[in-house]
Amino acid sequence: MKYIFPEGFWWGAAVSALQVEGASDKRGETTWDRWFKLEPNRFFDGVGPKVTSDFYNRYEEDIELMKELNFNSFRTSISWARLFPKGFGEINQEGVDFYNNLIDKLIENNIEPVIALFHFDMPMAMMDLGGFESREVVNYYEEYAKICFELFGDRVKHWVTHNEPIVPVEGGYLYNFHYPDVVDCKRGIQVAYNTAISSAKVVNLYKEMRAEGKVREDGRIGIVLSLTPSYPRSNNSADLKAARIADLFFNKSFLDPCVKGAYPEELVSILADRNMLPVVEEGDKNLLKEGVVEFLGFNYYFPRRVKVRENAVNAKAPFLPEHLFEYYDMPGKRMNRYRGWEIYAKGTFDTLINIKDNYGNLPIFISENGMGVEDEARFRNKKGYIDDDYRINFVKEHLKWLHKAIEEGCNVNGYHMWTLMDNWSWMNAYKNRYGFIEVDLEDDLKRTMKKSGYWFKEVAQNNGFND
Ligand code: BGP
Repeated sequence: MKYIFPEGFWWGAAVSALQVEGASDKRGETTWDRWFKLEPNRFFDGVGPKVTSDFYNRYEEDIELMKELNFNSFRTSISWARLFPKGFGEINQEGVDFYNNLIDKLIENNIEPVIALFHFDMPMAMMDLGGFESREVVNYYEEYAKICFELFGDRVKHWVTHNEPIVPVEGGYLYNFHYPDVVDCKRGIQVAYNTAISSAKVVNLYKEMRAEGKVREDGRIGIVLSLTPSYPRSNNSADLKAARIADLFFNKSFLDPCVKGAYPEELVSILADRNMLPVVEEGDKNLLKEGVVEFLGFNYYFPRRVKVRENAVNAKAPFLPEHLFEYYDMPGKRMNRYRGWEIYAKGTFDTLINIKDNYGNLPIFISENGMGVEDEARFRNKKGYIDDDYRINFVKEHLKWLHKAIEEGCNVNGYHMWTLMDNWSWMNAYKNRYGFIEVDLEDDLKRTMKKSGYWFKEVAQNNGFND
């Protein structure tokens, strides 16, 4: 069968500043640098974000590779700490030059830049003020965004306020995989709330600047969310409720304020019952209402399988959302045995239909999807490149469901793979490889296209594939 995608469909990949740029001596300290300094052993192989893929120095070579892959779009983020080493104040001109050159080079090669303002890399000076737990930092973030729009808004058409804002909340305040590495749901809720407020502020600012002709007239602003469809074990009302609660905490907590401009009442009442509502300021409601995004990036890796809670929770344990439900280890679920995440491609379709039916069918694209593989060098073939048929099958399967969603009327306009090239991934460092391009840590970060890259290049050229 032929799977051909709409004209102008985005084919590309996403990366993030901290994960690829390196050149850490040419930017301010981030939470990741500090955390690595404090606890290097918690990072896979004891590797920190100092060099990563050295994109800062090799972006021209990497854009050549993107061209070879027939990309027509590419997402990266701006490192706040590279523009403002302390989060505000004096600007680092070298950083400005880097992003100017990068953006120009992408456009010169007909690759549409999609630019995120924040992808997990909080400047340490801002974290010292409380990170997004503090409204002061929200204001500094808005100032930083304004400068980005002024500097690059004449060329960049697609802006993203945050990448996966739920993840720093989960990582930093619930499950110990981001700094500040605490378990405190109430604080996490404040961070989540302030992050949504920061997004709304920046969306409003962008809309104002556009109305004043200060950025491109055809520019758009959106957000990238990691959405994990929540499937109940059964249709029993208790299981259905459990799945709904997981959905409220992990999806609707950002989807609703950012796309609908208001929080779901059920989530508010669950939090109110536990005395966990965040501190709000006057005018916030209106801010959220007006600050809705114009497009959505949807990162998809795996679904959530949920059932009613059957095992009692230790009464002394600090509250976590899953005290209200339980994860369900569904027999027979398909696993990515190289990374430990479930593979369930239909999750893309179900989520896209949900967005169409319940969120006004706003423009949406797959902003990350991919298959992490541990120790991938073992799949290198005699010709010297990684033979990753598993990844080709993975992408193909997801693209088929995407195609079906488009047939059903979903407003899907692109597919970005996670990721362009193997990169440093937070605590996992270089453990899981995701790229179309291998980065050889043993050989001066040499780039080599994987088999999936050769495959994708055809798909992008033909705007689809036959299968
Ligand atoms: C997403 C993040 C990416 C990337 C990816 C893979 O949540 O947006 O930044 O890290 O996950 O994650 P990992 O390397 O942990 O498998």
